[in-house]
Amino acid sequence: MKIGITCYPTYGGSGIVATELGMELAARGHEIHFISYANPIRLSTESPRIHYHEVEVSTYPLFQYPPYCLALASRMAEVAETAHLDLLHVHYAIPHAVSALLARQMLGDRLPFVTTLHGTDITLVGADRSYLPIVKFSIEQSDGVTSISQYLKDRTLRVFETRNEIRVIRNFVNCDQYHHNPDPQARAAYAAPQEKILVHLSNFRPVKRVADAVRVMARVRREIPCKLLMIGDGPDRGPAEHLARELGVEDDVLFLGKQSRIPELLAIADLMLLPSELEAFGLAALEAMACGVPTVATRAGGVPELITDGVDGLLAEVGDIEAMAAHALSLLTDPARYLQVSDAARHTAESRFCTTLVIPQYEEYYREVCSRSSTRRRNSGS
Ligand code: GMT
Repeated sequence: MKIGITCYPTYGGSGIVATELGMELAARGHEIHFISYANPIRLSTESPRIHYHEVEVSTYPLFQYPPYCLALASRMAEVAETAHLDLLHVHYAIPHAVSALLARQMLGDRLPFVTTLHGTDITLVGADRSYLPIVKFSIEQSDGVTSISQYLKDRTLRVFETRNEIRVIRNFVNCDQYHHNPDPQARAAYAAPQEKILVHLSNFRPVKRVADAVRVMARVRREIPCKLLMIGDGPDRGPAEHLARELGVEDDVLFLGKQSRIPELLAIADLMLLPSELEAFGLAALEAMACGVPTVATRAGGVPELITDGVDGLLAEVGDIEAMAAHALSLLTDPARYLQVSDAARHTAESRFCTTLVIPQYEEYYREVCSRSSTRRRNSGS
């Protein structure tokens, strides 16, 4: 198939899922056209089946807010025509689903589009009164809608009071790329042999509660020597750095910023911390689990669909620093239990969320959507 993909190209789960999906589809023989304002960060354009089309947003003194949504719609329609796209797949409803809707109309309904809901497009932004009506409309007008967890599907149906059919296709991980590989040399760059390595990976937005990761580490460090690798960047990085100084752990909390070698960094960690307020799925935890790194996370949103408490990770209530620290210590001080949970985490990633299992679900869904859309067009005589 020839598939157009639009996503946010910067750091963040939705863009990563979209990019990895495009690369996996290309590896399976599909022709993929990314349409966005910048090259997606994890995109490797080595495959001749991957194309990238930049969206240029012209500014004009009259435009206080340059209309990206319109420039994107024009580019989508243009690429769909020249590349003969079968389908457009947009990730994150705002504003991508609206642009896709316009592009479809521009092409006389010849371009079906699928919208994938990722989380904050529904839980935060989509439920904002100023966006809700247009997000609801664009979701209802989509030819197909997928959500990355059952939790997000239920929440979408509730928030938007819609009867949309939503297919749950969960986040996935490439289990060949993400695997247990604790390179001692790479490890030595961050920690002494006797120190445990905790890791947190996110966009450092308030919903991630990064300060809780620092607090949990400080609590754990009272009992055992450890380092915390903070991977990513965002508005809460400064406050987290300040907190690390306040708690006297600034030498052991290493803020690495945005990194491209995520599999290598996760592979040297002993434990992932995901203390989010809300998480529609928790891709960072899945990536860690594939590396055999257990996660201590909050029982929030779709996380329990990924982590089975006490089996392949441990869960606590949002904000419960003591419980998260106790969970972390219970694993890090008990090698036998650690090994059991680490093995189970890898097993969960491999047996339920591996690309080889999830990508075919998208392919199947694309076929269904395209066939439904062409039947509809035939019946309406267009
Ligand atoms: O939270 C992020 O990292 C960004 C956000 C996004 O939309 O880019 O992530 C959401 O999508 C990820 C991929 O589908 C999910 O794994 C995350 O759980 C989800 N984040 C939230 O719901 C807060």
